[in-house]
Amino acid sequence: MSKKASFQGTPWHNFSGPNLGYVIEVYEQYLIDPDSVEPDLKQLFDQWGAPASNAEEESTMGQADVSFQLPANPNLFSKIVAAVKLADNIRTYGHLAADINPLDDKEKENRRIQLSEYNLTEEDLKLVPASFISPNAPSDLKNGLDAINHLKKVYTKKLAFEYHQVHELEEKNWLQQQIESESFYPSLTNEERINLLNRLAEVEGFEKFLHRTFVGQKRFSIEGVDTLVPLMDRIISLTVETGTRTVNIGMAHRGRLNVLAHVLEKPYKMIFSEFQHAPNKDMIPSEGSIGITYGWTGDVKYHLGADRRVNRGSTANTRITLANNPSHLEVVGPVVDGYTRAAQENRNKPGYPEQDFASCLAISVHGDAAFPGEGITQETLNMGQLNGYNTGGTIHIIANNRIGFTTESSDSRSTKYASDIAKGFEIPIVHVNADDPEAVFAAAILAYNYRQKFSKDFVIDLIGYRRFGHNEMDEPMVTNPLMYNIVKSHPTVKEIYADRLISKGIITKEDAVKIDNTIQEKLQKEYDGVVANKEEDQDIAMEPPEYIMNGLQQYNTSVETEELKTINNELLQWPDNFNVFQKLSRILKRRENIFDTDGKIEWAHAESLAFGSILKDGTPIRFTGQDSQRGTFAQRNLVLHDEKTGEEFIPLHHLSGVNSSFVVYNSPLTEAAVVGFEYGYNVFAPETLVIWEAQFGDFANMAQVYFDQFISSGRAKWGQKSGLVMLLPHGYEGQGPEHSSGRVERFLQSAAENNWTVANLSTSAQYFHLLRRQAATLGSDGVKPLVIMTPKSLLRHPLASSNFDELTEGSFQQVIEQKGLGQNKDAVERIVLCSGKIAIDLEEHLKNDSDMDWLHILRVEQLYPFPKKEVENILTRYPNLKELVWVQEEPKNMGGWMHVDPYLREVAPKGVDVKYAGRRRRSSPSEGDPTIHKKEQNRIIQEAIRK
Ligand SMILES: Cc1ncc(C[n+]2csc(CCOP(=O)(O)OP(=O)(O)O)c2C)c(N)n1
Repeated sequence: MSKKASFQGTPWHNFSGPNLGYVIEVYEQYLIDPDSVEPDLKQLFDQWGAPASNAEEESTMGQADVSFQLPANPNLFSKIVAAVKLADNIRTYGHLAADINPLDDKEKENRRIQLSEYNLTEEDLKLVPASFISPNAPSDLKNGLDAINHLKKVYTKKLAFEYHQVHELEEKNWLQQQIESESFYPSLTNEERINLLNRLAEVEGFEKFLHRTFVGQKRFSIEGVDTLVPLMDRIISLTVETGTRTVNIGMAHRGRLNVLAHVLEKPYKMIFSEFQHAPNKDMIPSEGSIGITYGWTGDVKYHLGADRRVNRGSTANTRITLANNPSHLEVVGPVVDGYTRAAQENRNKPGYPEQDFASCLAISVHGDAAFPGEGITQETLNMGQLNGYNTGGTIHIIANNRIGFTTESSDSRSTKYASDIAKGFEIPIVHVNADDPEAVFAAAILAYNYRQKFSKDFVIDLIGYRRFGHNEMDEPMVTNPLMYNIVKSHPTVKEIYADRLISKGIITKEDAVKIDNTIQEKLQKEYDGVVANKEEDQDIAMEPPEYIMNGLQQYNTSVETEELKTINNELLQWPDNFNVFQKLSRILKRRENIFDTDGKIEWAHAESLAFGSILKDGTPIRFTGQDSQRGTFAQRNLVLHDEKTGEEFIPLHHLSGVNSSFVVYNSPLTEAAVVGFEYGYNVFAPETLVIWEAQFGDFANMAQVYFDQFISSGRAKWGQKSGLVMLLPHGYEGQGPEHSSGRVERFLQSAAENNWTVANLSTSAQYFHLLRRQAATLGSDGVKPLVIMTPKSLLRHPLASSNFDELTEGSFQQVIEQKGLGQNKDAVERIVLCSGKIAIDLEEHLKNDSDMDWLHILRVEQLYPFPKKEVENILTRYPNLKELVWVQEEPKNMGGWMHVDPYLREVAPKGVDVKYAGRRRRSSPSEGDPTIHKKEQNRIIQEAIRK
């Protein structure tokens, strides 16, 4: 029954790998009892005989032996099936048996790759063609045994691979081909090896020097994962050689000083002076090639970043940035991706920015406990392939010292590897033994090649250990004695590599000692140049610069009538054959004659006009948020969809006279990583108006760490400027505790030193002018983030909609006086102050009252910086004033009250009481029942505007 195993023109053409193995198994069964197999297969076997391998097509290498004939001996089929299974399992599980852990190999699991498990002998394998096992194997492999041994070798050494999670066949085949052909292993010259040893000696020597010189001071030593530095060196030089001009790095504390000193070339002197708390700002290299910005309150040395233009060898003229970051592990990841996206985009043209993946690379260094533990990594990885966030692949390095503080892996993650979370995103992973610097180089090359070819993320799990405690004051023997008994007697990687070079005759023992001595002498010389600090020299006041404390200058944000009309008209144009959904088209076209008919400009309309005019002024815009293209409340519709073809049309891309890009992206359902990303984008593209919108304001607290650690405090800590805009829908409309409050109190609580603007607006014109003011401040020293509590029900409310001339005249008003009130100066006894939607509620209730002379209402549109002078000026007009009443919808412990109370007491004239009208102190922001909400809202209004 056995026939020649040629696949040409046969159905076997469609079978490969495990499928082919399965068919062969069934064929064996068929040989024993033809009727016992599935009828379909039986028919095929009857017609075509034994299944054959299309090995040539299966492989991308084309080395398969297609002339091979399946043996007549049916037992051999089972051997072939077993051999194929074994080969597949070596690829899939070889990493379990690999030599990737420098401290011990007890964890190795060999079972799945042993011949005996498959009932195979070496003799059996010799009968199988090598190409059946590994089509990518070197051509000198004679048979299946050679091929299996080859696979074992490549999959189980100091590099191990996990790539079966990659679904794209082309990528998977490419990875398999690279791995099995070992084409990415560098062949180093002796000189390169000596350079590598020197580098390791610098890395170790620096830590040793710090250890000796600054006894007991925290430095979060790199030792144990020393090869992180040459790994980064290699990735950077590879990418720079192919044209990349910007490299952005995010990393936590571990090894950071070493990376600063060696990868960023931060002068040793500067680092030493930080240990001595000595002033070091004048130590910036004279060529000015290192950019370290300082805030006025500062930060600890292992959170500071640097921005360096390097000029050595192949990395000439490259900008390398290590992002400033807080202690909060992993949160810098999306910030660095935001930097990178910003660096890759050209925003000087209308439409979408042009993006060049090759121009900038992001490297994210992670901790082995933090990578799987902190959810922000998952959020960030999920953005990797999204249109609005893709950066052409971040190279992730897990600086894996197999411990987190005192917690060993078994207590900190549920998976085998620290990298496992990346598998869910189909990211290939290489585990590499950090004690083998040449294997580490190979990992760098594979990662670089993969990113270069597929523009996707890659993970290098650099497995080492931690030589000391979590920091240099911790004694690890107390909590982790078994691990540290091994560490104590384990040689350093520099020692291991030096021995290797000595044994190969590349250097002598004396050479190795000389390398160390030279490095120590250099460090000592640098240290001797650092002058110890005198306590009295320290500026303890830590004042922000004057240009920050002076606040924003006045900006004229009005737009000429004709220009605004043109923008309006152009925003309502789309191609004749473009079919906008009828109902939407009607709604939009209502905007057409609004200027001539004295119509009102609703919120989203004012926003579009602001965007159009900002673009015309030459400022690019990037806007993201959940469902922001349409707008959560169906108000925005900046992206039009053809109802027949699904095509998109963005009128803001087609404005005349615009040379700035515009994007609005629907973000993934993520707050933290998106806010981090937009913050990063904005820091790296300071000329761009970057806006993030929350679906509802309170969801912003999912990103709280970015507000606290970066946006509100980054300038004071690191001198890092930001003009990020955050739109947070807010307002009490009876929708329950979770959709009412944008938690404005959170932003007000951390408001100080002019760190950001917090606004709660009541009209669309105010929104228009505030956006324009923000755009005008970009790039200036006074620039700062802007938090706006944006409306929901007010989006289409006539009282919140503005007239045309309110856009073409005037500017943003920090305080607005209620129209129609406050005219009779002597009669006013109460001034109500409020902010946002409640101002409109109050106005609505004023309608039916004729005698309101005793009352005036001020809308505090800008809550921070509090417009004290403006309010004070208004108050002086009313000689018979008895009380100031702050009215708010939020409970007393939330909203603006706690923030404005002290200001109101300061501005209240003598004898004038300061009172509160609003919900009482509550733990939950609002009532859940809409009826109770109405009653409560009404009570507050009545209390405010009735005598
Ligand atoms: C969000 C957050 N939680 C807790 C900490 C405190 N902390 C600092 S380092 C550390 C252990 C980190 O372990 P790992 O990620 O493995 O990095 P390693 O220090 O071992 O390099 C912990 C828990 C922190 N910095 N950030």
